[in-house]
Amino acid sequence: MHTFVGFGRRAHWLCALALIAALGSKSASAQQASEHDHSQHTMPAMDHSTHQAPINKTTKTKPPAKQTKPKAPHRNAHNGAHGDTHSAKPAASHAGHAAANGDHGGMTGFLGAYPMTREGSGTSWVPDTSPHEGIHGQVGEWSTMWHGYLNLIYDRQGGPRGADKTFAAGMVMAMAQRPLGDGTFGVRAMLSPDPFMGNSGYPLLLASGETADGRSHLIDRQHPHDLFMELAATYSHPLSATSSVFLYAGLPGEPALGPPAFMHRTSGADSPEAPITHHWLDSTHITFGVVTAGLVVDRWKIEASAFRGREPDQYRYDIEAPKLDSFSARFSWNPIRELSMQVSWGRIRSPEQLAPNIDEDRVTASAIYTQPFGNGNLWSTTAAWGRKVLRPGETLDGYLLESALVFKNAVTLFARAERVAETELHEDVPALDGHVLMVNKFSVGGIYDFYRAEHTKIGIGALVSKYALPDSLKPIYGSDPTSGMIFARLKVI
Ligand SMILES: [Cu+2]
Repeated sequence: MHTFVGFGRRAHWLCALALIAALGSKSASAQQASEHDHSQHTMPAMDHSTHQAPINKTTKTKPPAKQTKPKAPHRNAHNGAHGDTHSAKPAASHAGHAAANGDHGGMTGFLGAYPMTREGSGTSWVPDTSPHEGIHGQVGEWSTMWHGYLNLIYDRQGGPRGADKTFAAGMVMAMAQRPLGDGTFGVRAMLSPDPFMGNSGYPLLLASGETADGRSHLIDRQHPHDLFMELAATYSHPLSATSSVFLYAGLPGEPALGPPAFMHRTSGADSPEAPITHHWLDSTHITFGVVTAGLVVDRWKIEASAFRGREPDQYRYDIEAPKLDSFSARFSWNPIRELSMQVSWGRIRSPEQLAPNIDEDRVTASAIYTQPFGNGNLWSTTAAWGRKVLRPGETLDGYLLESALVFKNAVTLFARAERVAETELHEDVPALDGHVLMVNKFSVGGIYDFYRAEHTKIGIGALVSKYALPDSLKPIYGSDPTSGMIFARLKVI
């Protein structure tokens, strides 16, 4: 495996440290921009339509003007409502405040006139109560925002199939939007340091999918993400105060398929490991070539994508050739501020480089519930089901339940339970080849942030994983393997 590793251990730690240093200094210099944001409520270029969106609960604090429907769709709505909003909730925490009032960084949704906090990865939705994260700025007509995290991880996976490794993983995401015509034009970039960990990724029992070298499957390892995880542009055009049509194009980007990618869900973002259901639910989050068109009506969204079915190859630093040979459609609904649900379907052409004659139909359904409580704390849970129908081949289900408790002041707790119908894990064991076996994993962990500033937190964490395996797999995985990670995290929020 080590022959695939392009960077030695020393080199990747140096890269990681350089990234931390870069993040830290940017964070400090961006602090001013951010403070500026919080007070620039009279800036005419800013779009405060979110403050009048129908989900806005401030109407109950404003009995005379019963604005259950905004009068103007876009950019005309900047008026006294904003000030009232602030005085009505003087003690609100940053997260709670943002969740209740939309967003005071000058950004409304990229895809419609709703709070920015509703937008997850790609064109996916999360609950409106999701945390308001990122460092905001304003450059001319452009509203900008960036955030990111970096984990330095020591990973030890137990049993005969286990291994250990020290590596860095994370992402940096930057986005900007500006008015264009009647609508909103946006650009986004998301980068990952994962390629520095080497082509074979990191040990993760029961994970499968993609390849390290173009010859062998990655089994019991999580593939590294590509350096460029998203380079995308969006345009949305309002149809009314609460409805819009939008276009999204990415190279790479994320098609309208599955729940938001795990690192963009509040319930999953704090765990340093990828879910083993990744290839049942959200593995298409890095797709080289995506075009999506959609319609937003109030709290509903319907969208369809054409995209390249093939997973990224083992060369993690490049931009691969786009192709639109696969299709998906997704229906999303945020019935209340705390809840976001979706169902989606995709027909994926030849996703796996090593099984080019197999296509895949994928069906997913998921719900995310995010409840703020106390002074800026959050509890978020995601339940998801994904079905892979291999054509030709088996029909394989995966289930995920994950939850995180994020206490504002220092502690994050997270847990994830998964159940997956697997054929790949044991394809090298002749007696088991072709069998569909149900495997289960449960992880629980926490992070203690010993340093916390307005936009930065630095902490240490640990997690432990246990498994429930069928008897037939115990000879190869051991009767009761236990795995764990310890890690340090820098998060820019
Ligand atoms: Cu991924």
